[in-house]
Amino acid sequence: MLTGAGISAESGVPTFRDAQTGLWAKFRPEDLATPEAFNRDPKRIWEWYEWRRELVRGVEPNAGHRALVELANAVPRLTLVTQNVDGLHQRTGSTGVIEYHGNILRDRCSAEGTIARRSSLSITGLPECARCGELLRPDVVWFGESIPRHAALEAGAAAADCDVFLSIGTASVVYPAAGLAESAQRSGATIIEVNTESTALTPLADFSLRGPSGEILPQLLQALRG
Ligand code: BJW
Repeated sequence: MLTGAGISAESGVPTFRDAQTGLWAKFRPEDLATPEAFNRDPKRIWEWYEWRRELVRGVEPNAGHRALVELANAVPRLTLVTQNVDGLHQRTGSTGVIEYHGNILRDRCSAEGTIARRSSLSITGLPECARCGELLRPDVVWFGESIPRHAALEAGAAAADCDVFLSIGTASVVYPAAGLAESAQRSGATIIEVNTESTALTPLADFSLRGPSGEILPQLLQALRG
């Protein structure tokens, strides 16, 4: 199963590409979500991420997140891969969540690449690594960067070995995440999409369930339980 920004939309977390409300309705992704943008203007990038961190800390999981916790208990094996960096699946109680694009609430040292503690003494006014003094950055995956190795391996293996692939609330345009459904389909899995709109995956999907995931997922769970 792969989730995207749409599953957190009903919690009040803006999606990326929705025309009016999406995070990139106002910004260009290459201006904010790239290592080049961070190197050019770390203060600006940090302001954007601090704003989003506050937003994420202030929201609550929704019925879609909760249905997936119950779904995991209702089926023999479920692997939850999320592109979301908001940690809402984990806060709801989902376990073993594979964070494909990292987590916005963690800091990583931009020099050492390790998850880091902030130094209390900052020369630049920006968060710095307590160990080496270099700038910290959010522990997320920007365009042009690799997916964390363990996440890529585990998600790739699960996708190639599943019977059913659920794609929930993602536009399915960002790779390699979007390739997971394609891999599952090549291996003979049934592809089910849950989304308010049609997406790049829709032509491949065996079933497209149209509507908000906070409504569709509880219904799906109920149907499964008979
Ligand atoms: C609802 C709903 C409701 C609303 N209910 N539904 C192959 C082909 C083409 C390009 C590439 C390729 N391979 C790689 C690339 C380049 C690039 C890429 O994919 N670009 C495309 C845009 C063309 N990929 C990369 O750069 C990746 N890295 C990489 O490939 O590295 C290779 C490498 C190799 C060797 C050395 C080094 C590198 C990295 C991609 C990282 C993406 N990062 C971001 C930002 C994370 C940090 C942050 O949050 O700030 O991840 S971008 C952004 O997009 C974020 C998301 O996780 C990701 C996906 O977005 P998502 O979830 O699909 O959201 P939306 O907004 O697009 O869609 C929301 C959906 O929900 C919509 O469909 C709505 O309809 C729906 N919805 N409400 C249900 N209530």
